[in-house]
Amino acid sequence: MINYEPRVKTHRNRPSVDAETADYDPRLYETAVTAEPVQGPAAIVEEHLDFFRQEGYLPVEGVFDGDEVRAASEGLLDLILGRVPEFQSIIFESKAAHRLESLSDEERQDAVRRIAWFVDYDERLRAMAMSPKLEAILKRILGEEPKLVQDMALIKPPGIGREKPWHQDHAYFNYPVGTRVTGVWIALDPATVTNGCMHVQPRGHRAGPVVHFKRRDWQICDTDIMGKPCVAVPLRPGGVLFFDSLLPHGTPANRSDQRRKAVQYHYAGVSAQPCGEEERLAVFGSEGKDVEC
Ligand SMILES: O=C(O)CCC(=O)C(=O)O
Repeated sequence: MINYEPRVKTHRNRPSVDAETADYDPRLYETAVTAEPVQGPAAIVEEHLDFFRQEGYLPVEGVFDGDEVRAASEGLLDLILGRVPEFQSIIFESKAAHRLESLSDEERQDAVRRIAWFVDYDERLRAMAMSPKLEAILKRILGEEPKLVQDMALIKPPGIGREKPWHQDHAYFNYPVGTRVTGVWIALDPATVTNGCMHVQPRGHRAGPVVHFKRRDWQICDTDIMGKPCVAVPLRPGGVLFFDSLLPHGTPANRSDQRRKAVQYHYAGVSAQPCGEEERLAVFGSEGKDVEC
């Protein structure tokens, strides 16, 4: 079973709008290399786990079926449309800020940037996070029973979905750097190079932690990323990207007219012990106080 302790909620308690962000150099995401996913969880063999250890990531298609993807998407929609009034952890895109009061339901789902800490509020999203299919893969990656340490979703709406600049997820987590933490990014729509699929720096996790700075976000400096190897990871709905929390990754803006919903969960081994924020800031940089992934 995946372990999970309902969190003490220290996160935002009302919807907000994210700050404006600057544009970026598209060369940060230029690549001719596209990942080759494993075709289904049953096809994962030891060689794929070696690939994960060496390269820092492993895309797997078909982990969730159409019904599971639909259920999770409906869960997100219910939260976004305010059908669970106690749930407030929603951040809207700045480009939609001026019209928030007048949005139809259809428009509202295309105005959200990020929602987080939702598994306590929606059983379909909790079921996805606790999926035995994920558990089986995570146990092989982590070497022990997993525990859920974070849940969030970047929605990246058509036309206005902003970039998520290159970063290491571990820079956001108060766990000592030696702790294994695995990211699980699940496509709920087709994720493509044009609507902002994941981009990863293969083997980048092996160089260890990188100091982050507050620029367009809490991120790795563009100059540390430009010219480094980059792999695009398109996925079909229900496909999953497993990645090491030290792997530099990012997603370009969604300038297409296609939705790109995804949810992202993070897991550590049950034995992992958190550390204080000061330890994280000492490693990843002092500008990272109170940042959220
Ligand atoms: O979903 C995305 O666009 C990127 C998610 C991500 O990299 C993160 O929040 O750590």
